[in-house]
Amino acid sequence: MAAESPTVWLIVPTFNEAPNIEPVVDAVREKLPAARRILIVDDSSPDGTGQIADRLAAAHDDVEVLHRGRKQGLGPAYLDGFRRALDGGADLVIQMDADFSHDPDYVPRLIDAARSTDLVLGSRYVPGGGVTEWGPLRRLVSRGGSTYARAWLGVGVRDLTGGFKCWRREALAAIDLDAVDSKGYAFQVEMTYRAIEAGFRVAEVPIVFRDRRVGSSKMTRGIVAEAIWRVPALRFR
Ligand SMILES: Nc1nc2c(ncn2[C@@H]2O[C@H](COP(=O)(O)OP(=O)(O)OP(=O)(O)O)[C@@H](O)[C@H]2O)c(=O)[nH]1
Ligand SMILES: [Mg+2]
Repeated sequence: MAAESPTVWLIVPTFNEAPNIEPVVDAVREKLPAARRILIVDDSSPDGTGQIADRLAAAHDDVEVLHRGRKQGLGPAYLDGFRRALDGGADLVIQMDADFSHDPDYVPRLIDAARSTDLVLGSRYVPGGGVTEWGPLRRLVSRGGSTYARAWLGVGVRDLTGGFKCWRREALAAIDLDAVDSKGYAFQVEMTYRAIEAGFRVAEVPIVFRDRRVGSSKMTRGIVAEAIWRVPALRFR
């Protein structure tokens, strides 16, 4: 990685984020260094997110869009985004949701932490981190999910299910992306676990996670169920 100014690619997967995508891109552009690229990966959102993204790409030469044919889950969208970022010469690759749950203000901290580690996790479950607005059920599912995964996988990471991360190129490039087939939260767990297994250093920096500003959740029972069975499967792979 270039010592002074790494090229940072920020990947934002979208499905029906029409009210969010423009404000999110505007907010995060200001937080990124000059050597940056913002990649929106849209799965043919019926609400027109992809067209808004195209308009942003036409207006800003540091924004590009990857259109995918249909909704296939967060995991496959990120994998395509990762391939594109690695091909494009990224030194650092950041993953961020489009709904303001991941506050763009944390981006410089993630980039800074990546100077001394291979994978930085924005973490809700280290001192200084947390969640706001969530009801007791959602808190239980999230925290319980991280504890469950940590116990099965025998790793020390506190927030395994979060999706606000910064990868050094070397760590991402070492993972066989074609072998990853988790779709939802399990995808976040799987990627972090593969990085640990491959011997890369992982650090957690505290984030406060907010409820999405507008729009609707794509979380389904199926996504939770996938995480429940896939996590043990990762261990015994
Ligand atoms: N390209 C693509 N993006 C997706 C897909 N599913 C979710 N996303 C995006 O991934 C990010 C996280 O999804 P969310 O729906 O916010 O999931 P969540 O944070 O668990 O749930 P809420 O914030 O409560 O809605 C958002 O930017 C979504 O638009 C998908 O199948 N394809
Ligand atoms: Mg969200």
